Formats: sequence, C-alpha cells, structure tokens
Amino acid sequence: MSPSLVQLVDIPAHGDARGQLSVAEIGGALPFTVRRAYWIHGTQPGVSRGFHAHKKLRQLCVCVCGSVRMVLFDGRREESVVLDSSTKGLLIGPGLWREMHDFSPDCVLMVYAAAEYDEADYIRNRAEFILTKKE
Ligand code: T46
Repeated sequence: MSPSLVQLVDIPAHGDARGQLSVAEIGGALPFTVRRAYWIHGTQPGVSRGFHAHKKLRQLCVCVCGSVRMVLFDGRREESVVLDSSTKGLLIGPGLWREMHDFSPDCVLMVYAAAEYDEADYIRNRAEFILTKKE
C-alpha cells in the first residue's frame, strides 16, 4: 500500500492554569532546520491559495488559530486533511502539489520552511507538475 501523502506530526503542548504553550523544535516536531517562517492570515471568505508544488522545499504547516483544509496531490493520488489544532503539524515534502481551501475567517497558518524563499523552486502550473511525475 502507498504511504499516506498526509504526514501529521504531534506538537507537544505544555498546559497549565495560564493556558497553553506549544513547541516545535529540532528532534521534536521539526525534522529539519528552519531557515524561514511565514504565516498566512486574513484570508477572505471563499478564497483558496497554494496551487503549486515545490521542487526541493520541505515545510511544516501548523494552523495555530481557526481551520483550513489542505489538499495534497502527488500526480496520481489526492488526499485532504483539515488542520484545526495548534498541536498538529502537516509536513509537506518536495514534489507535492498543494492547495488550501475553506479558510475560517480567524485562520492563522504558520509555515516553517527549510529554505529561504526562492521562486525558482515553485512549479505553479498543474499540467507542468504532472509532466514532472512522468519523466
Ligand atoms: C506554500 C504554501 C503553503 C515572499 O516574498 N516570500 C515568502 O517567503 C513567501 C512564502 C511568499 N512570498 C511572496 C510571493 C507572492 O508574491 O508572497 C506572495 C504570496 O505567495 P504565494 O502566492 O506563493 O502564497 P500561497 O499562499 O499560495 O503559498 C504559500 C507559499 O508560497 C508556499 O511555499 O507551500 O503557502
């Protein structure tokens, strides 16, 4: 059986009477050194994002507030997962088409990336992405 495209990792939370503190660190939830972090927020109702793949980039996505549905496609199979917890991270490796749908108005999606921003690492055309899988 093929491995799942959706790779979720647990993010430990330290809760006490004051609230929660969640941790992503190397050797824990993070399997790579973080070179960049960005966050997606203020997404307008009905708007979807993503629609690209990365050639090399590895990322960990954590929905720290609200919810979003992530869709992953490897050129053959498509899988989807709703991220709605700050204690679950979605690892997305290279060679996966990703889309983000159904953002809640309060959604804040944190993304930890293994490399700096590089537009040359993106494949933004779905047909071109599918062709890379046939090479
Ligand atoms: C991904 C999904 C989950 C930068 O200048 N620096 C950055 O580090 C990033 C990530 C983006 N940008 C610029 C490029 C565009 O002009 O910000 C603009 C929006 O980026 P984009 O349309 O690629 O955003 P999303 O939400 O479609 O995709 C993003 C990431 O780009 C991508 O790596 O995997 O989130």
